[in-house]
Amino acid sequence: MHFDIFNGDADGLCALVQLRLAEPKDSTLITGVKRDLALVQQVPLREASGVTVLDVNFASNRDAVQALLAQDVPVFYVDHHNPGGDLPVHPQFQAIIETEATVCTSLLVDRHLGGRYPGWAVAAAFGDNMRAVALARGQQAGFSEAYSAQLESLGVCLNYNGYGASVEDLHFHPADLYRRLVAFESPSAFMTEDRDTWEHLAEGYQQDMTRGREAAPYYQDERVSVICLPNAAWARRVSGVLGNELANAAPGRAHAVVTHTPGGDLAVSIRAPLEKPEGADVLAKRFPTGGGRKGAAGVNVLPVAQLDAFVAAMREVWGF
Ligand SMILES: [Mn+2]
Repeated sequence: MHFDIFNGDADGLCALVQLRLAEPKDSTLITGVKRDLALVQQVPLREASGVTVLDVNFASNRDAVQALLAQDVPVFYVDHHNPGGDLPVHPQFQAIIETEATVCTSLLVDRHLGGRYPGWAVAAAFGDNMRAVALARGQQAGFSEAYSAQLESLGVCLNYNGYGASVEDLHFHPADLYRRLVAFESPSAFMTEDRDTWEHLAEGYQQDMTRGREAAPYYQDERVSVICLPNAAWARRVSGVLGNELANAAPGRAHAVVTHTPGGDLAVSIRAPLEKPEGADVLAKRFPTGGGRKGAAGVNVLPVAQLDAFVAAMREVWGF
C-alpha cells in the first residue's frame, strides 16, 4: 500500500492534489491539523510499499524515514522547512527540500511537474502567505487579476482550515477536504462545482475572522505586536490566518497570536515582519516546543507564566 502523508494546510493539500492529478494512485492518507508534524511514524512499516511526504518538516520525521529506508521502502519527500541536519543518502530516498522564504511545498511540486497545475500551486502560495510569489506565478501562468484574487481567498481559507488543537476543531478533516479538492483539475472548477464545500469554508472563515479582529493587543509597539485569544475552537481555527492578516496590514512589524489552550497553556503563532521575513524560527527555537520557518513559526506549548518572557524575547529579536 502506498501512503500519502501531507500537512493539513493549504500547502500540504495542494501539493498532494497536484501530484495525484498528475499520477493517480490508490493510497492511504495520513494527515492532521497543521501543527501535527510527526506524521511518518504513523505508517505501519510492514504495509508500506511506498511513501510520499509533503510539507511536514524532516526534522520531526527523520527517525521514521530512516526506519522506512532500512526496509527499502521508497520515500519521496518534498518540503520547505528547515530539515535540521543532513538528509539520508539512500537509493530509495528522493527529496526536494528547499528552505528559501520564496518557495513552498506546492511551488516545489509545481516545478517538479513542469507547471501542470499552477492554480493549485498559486492557491497554496497564497495560503502560506507568500503573496508576492503567488502573484508572480499567477501572472506567469496568465491568470487574470480577478482569478488570482479568487485563488487568494481559496488559499487563505484552505490554510485556515488546518488550524486547530485537533481535527475536531476543523470544519473539514484535511483528508476529507483533499478528496473533495482532487476531484477537480483546477481551483476554479472546485469553487464553481463544489459550492457547498467552498461556501462552508468561506463563511466559517469570515465569522471567525470577525471575532478575531475584535481582540485587543496584549502588547504592541512599532516593531512588535502580540494578540491574545481565548480557549475556544474559533480562536484555535483563526489564530494563524489572523496572524497573516495582521502581518500583511503592518509589514514592518513582527506579530504573534497567542491562544489559550484546553490544557491551560498558550499556543503561539509567530510571523516575522514581511518587509524582512527572518527570525521567526530563531525566536521559536528559544522555547522547547518551538519550531518553524524564517518567516513563520510557532511555539506549541508556552506556559502562561512565560508570556512576558516571550514578549521580551520577541523584542530582542525584532526591537530597535
Ligand atoms: Mn508550507
